[in-house]
Amino acid sequence: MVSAYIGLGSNLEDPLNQVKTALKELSTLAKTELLSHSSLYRSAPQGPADQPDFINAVARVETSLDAHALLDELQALELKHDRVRLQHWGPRSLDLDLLLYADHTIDTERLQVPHPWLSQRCFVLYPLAEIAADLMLPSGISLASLLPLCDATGLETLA
Ligand code: ROI
Repeated sequence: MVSAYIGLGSNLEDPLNQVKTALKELSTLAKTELLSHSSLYRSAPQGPADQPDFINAVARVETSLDAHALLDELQALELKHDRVRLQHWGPRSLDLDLLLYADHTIDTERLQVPHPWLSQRCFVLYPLAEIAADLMLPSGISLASLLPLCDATGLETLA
């Protein structure tokens, strides 16, 4: 079993509900246990600004699926949510990103782990730090050292 972290994001079609439902669904994945998840966050859109705010969260799972099989499961869940993505870096109904898979570095056509934008995305780093404060990335960089480098403007924890 390995530990993996999944980023959740939505800014379309009742985003709060999309993320809450997706968290429940993560706990039903084959060969996978949902260990914990962060609070839900509201975040200003990164990328094109003319789109609604996002709801974001990060979940930690333990899984015996390999990384690509886990990706298959995540993509199936996105489809179940009728994933709508209107444009690249535009609004979407549900995004499930495999952020980290143990301490593996993966670079295939379908999958890059750690997630390529992980270290620049406050809406991922803060929720991740909430559930894994002492995390080290495969590069040897600590999560804690990245937090002060990102701009947390517009990031808000929801009660
Ligand atoms: N911005 C925020 N705040 N949250 C996201 O989940 C998110 N996802 C994306 C882009 C469009 C890059 N911006 C985002 O894919």
